[in-house]
Amino acid sequence: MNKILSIVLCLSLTLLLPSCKRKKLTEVVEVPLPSAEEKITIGQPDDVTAAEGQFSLAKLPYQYNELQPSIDILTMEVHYSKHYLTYTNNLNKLVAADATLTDLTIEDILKKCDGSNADLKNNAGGYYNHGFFWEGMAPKSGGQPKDTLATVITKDFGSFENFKTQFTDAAEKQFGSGWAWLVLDKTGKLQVTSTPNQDNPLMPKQTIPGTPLLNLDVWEHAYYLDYQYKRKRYIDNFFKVINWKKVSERYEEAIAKK
Ligand code: MN3
Repeated sequence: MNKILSIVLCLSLTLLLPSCKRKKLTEVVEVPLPSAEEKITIGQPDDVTAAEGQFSLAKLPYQYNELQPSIDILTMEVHYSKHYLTYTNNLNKLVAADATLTDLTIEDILKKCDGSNADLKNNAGGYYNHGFFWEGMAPKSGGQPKDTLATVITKDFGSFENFKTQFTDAAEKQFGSGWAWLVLDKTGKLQVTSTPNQDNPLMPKQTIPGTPLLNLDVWEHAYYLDYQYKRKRYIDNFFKVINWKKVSERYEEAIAKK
């Protein structure tokens, strides 16, 4: 009899246990807070340096938080101190291993990037495109260009709004990773174009070759943390931080070289 009782007791305990477990799931569970080491820390742009080599990082002309809310602080920090730094270090390694590239400017290297050396094309493009991108933006900027550049944009696109629509379309419709550009073409006309990956209008075999005046990074790493899939919103907000003074200077330089 005792044996039977103990079997019944065991069985009922076994049956009860899962329900006890279920009950526990609804209880408040204490989750340990992340330790100090795990917290995200944001460094300073000036603390980032490339490894010894022919090319150094373009200095970021503002702090990581200064383009907010168009570009959030974490995206800016990761983009500059990780992605851009990697392109720069990789480019330096490639240049150090190829005597034909020694002492060339980045523009001259880009002119040699016909696709025969994919590594060089990706990293030389990544280095140039990002440095150019940082300088094309500034805090408390945006609006519309002034003086000569404003006149030329109106002449070549019909209006500033038309230019904005074309540039936005190019950035939005670039499939996958790439860049949107405003360039001065060989005939002296302004044109909007886009390039895949780290290609740019100074490289051979481009759809619209020309001298870059403005670019926008549409790789997901440039906006995904803050905007997720909303690339269009990122593009709209980019227009609030375009450094038109810098773009005008680039235009004057490009015209002077013609
Ligand atoms: Mn990028």
